[in-house]
Order: sequence, then C-alpha cells, then structure tokens
Amino acid sequence: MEREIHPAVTDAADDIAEMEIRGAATIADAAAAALGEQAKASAAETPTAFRAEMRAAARQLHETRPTAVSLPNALRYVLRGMSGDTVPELRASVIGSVNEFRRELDQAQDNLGQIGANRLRDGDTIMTHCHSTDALSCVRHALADGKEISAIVKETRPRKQGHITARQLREWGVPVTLIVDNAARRYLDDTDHVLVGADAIAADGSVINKIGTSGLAVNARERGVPIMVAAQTLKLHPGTMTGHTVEIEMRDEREILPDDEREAIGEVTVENPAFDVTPPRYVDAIVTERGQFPPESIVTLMRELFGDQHSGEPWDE
Ligand code: RI2
Repeated sequence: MEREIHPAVTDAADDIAEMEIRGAATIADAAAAALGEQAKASAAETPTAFRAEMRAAARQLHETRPTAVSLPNALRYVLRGMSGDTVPELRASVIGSVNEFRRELDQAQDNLGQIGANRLRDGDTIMTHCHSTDALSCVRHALADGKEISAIVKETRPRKQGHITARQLREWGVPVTLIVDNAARRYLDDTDHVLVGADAIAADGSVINKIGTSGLAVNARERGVPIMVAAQTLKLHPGTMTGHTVEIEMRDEREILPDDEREAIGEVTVENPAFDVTPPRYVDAIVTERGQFPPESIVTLMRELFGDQHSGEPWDE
C-alpha cells in the first residue's frame, strides 16, 4: 500500500542527499524534525496505518546517505519512543520524542564542547578538517573561557566545507589561516592540536570522518601533534559491536571532475569517497558529552549505552 509521505520528509531527504543539509549532527536533527512533521500532519485513521506511515518516512530518510550513523541513531530514537493505542497517543509520543531528541542533541554538543575546551590552552593553534559542529563547540567554549585560539583551516576538497568553518571562526573573531589540503603537513609545525569531528565511531575506536582525516592524523602523529576527535555519543555506531562495518559513501564523480574537464582529459576512472577510516592508534582522544576517552576504550561506553539491543530495525516492515 502507498503510504502518505509528508513533503517535509521528502524535502529533508532530498536536502540531505544533495548535502544542502549536511554534517552528521545537523542531518540527525533535520531527520528527527521531519519525522515530527510527518506525525503532526498524518491523516492515518488507524494505529497500524500511523505506525506504517512513520516507518515508511524513516526508511526514506535512512536511504539518503549511508555513512553518518547519527542519521539511523536519530530515526531509532524517535521510532522507539513511539507508543500508544490510538492515533492521537501515537502522534503525541512521536512529537514528544522528537522534541526530547533535539533538546538532548543540543545539550550533548554543549557538554562535549566544555570538555573539549578543557584540552585547549590559551594561545593554542588548532588545525581543522571539513566542518564539524561538534568540533566547533569545543572552540566556542574555549573562547567563552577567555582563551585565545587561532586556527589553520583546511579547505577540504572536493566540497570545500573548510570555508564554512572559516566563516564561523571569523564570526567568533578567531584568526584563520586557510590552506589547501596538500599544505597540511607543512603547517602542522605551527599547530598545537588537530581538531576534527566524526560521522561514525566504530567499536574498536576507529574514526570515520571526512576523506583526508586519516592522512592528516598519520602526519600529525609523525609531527607529534595531538589529534582530538569531537563526537557526541550519537556518532557511536552500534552495529560495529557485532562485527558490521561502516559503509563509506561514494559520491558523484562530477564533484571532482566536471563533464567538460573530463572530456578534455579523455578516458579516466574517477573515485570520490566521502569518508575514510582513521585507526585508533592515530587518535589521542575522543571527546563526547560523557567525557573524553582514549579510542580503544570507547567500546566500554558503547556497551553501557547500547547494551545488547539487537533485534532488527524499527523501520523494517
Ligand atoms: P558534526 C561531516 O560530513 C564531516 O565529516 C564532519 O566532520 C562530520 O560531518 C561531523 O559533523 P559531511 O556531511 O556532526 O560534510 O560535528 O559529508 O557537525
């Protein structure tokens, strides 16, 4: 049967796929909000139809981008909070859990920021890769604590999210030096901390983040620069506790090579992975809202948070 999917869900799904909405936490927030709109507008007449509609909306959102685990974690949170025997009860429970989820997301980012800020000293220079709201929360708190922070911002090819980071930091009055990705090793000598976010953290402490993070981490380790990953617990990937791997999104080749330039070159293969995996040995600390962890011990937190809940996905029919 065709389910009524609200345009707010379809629009959010399109915007996530096209990266109009991007960044793991922002994607999670938008997906939860879209489920809330679906619940509010639903014309389902029976609890069974309402539940089916919510599951279909979640599936559509889930299919947009495969790597950031914050997206399925958000959908799970909302759907697992759905309870009641009537449509009004179900609707109220979904709206309630969406609001709770979004509040917790903000709170977690804030708490994480304070913990991350404690690692930064007055006068430090950070190097960033891509644009991470979790990582920037650490800088915001360090500034609020009265510390002076400077930033070396990597451009981050191919989509140049480094520009978003640079703009935000400038709004906060942080001196910014923008560099191309290839210049990172040279500027590590002027860097006190590499500070990045994450799209997913695996049970072994591996960090899945924007392509280029792993090379940066290896270089930083070689130069003796500590690498800190700001990732609220929403980025912890429950499936990796039972042996699943994290799928790396492959994006459109035209993000790297537009058609006209490709024609001029001739026959080539183009690969555009959006993310890579940084092994735990290159990461000094994963900063979450529950404290900072050496990557190898993150599994303890995962066990505490997820237990052994593993009984299918709440959006499956
Ligand atoms: P926050 C981004 O992915 C970057 O990889 C960034 O580090 C990560 O999401 C986390 O972002 P993309 O959506 O959740 O730009 O910290 O591909 O904002």
